[in-house]
Amino acid sequence: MKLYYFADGCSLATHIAMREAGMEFEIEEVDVQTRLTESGRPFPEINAKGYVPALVFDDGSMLTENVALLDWAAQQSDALRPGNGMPRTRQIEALTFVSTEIHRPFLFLFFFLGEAEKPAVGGMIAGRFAHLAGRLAGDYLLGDDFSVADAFLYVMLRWAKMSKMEISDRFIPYVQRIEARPAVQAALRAEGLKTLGN
Ligand SMILES: N[C@@H](CCC(=O)N[C@@H](CS)C(=O)NCC(=O)O)C(=O)O
Repeated sequence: MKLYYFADGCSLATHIAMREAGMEFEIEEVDVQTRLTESGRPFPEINAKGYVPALVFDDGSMLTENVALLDWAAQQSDALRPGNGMPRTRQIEALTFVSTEIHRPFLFLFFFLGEAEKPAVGGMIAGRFAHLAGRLAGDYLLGDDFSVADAFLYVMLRWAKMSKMEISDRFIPYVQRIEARPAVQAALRAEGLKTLGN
């Protein structure tokens, strides 16, 4: 199977989750500007939605949407799989929050809003991070164990740093913990990225 990604894009969350799950897979970068894959194919021919992450399975079928991909990746590994029932629902709750309340507004902040609108939306995203910082109870977002929700939140914390957003110091040890994970380091290396180094 092959994962299509933009370096440091939201697809990094799926990339990390798949490495955490110990899967064997290929990756191919999509050029943000030209929308061509590394092998020169127009990406919309592969994913008509035009965006990453897109995972093409060996039988040619494709799975898209980070929340779905992260839930799928979590099902593939004993280490990542939440318990049935409420634990899985709590994970979907966290993934949906990161996706709709942080990831999506960030895209508007970066690409669609005028200067006058940016402070309000930036403040709203910072408020979402503050909410999560206040709820960090264990080492990770959902408790003592790493989950795919941490993969997504970590990528959003990278975006926060990139956009010089003020966020809680409570995320400093959290990011250090995530960046100490071999699967995270391997995903960063494969995408040519550095750790945040907090
Ligand atoms: N609904 C999708 C959105 C994914 C998305 O926004 N991907 C961005 C990169 S972070 C992208 O590929 N944008 C290119 C575009 O929309 O044309 C998901 O949650 O997976």
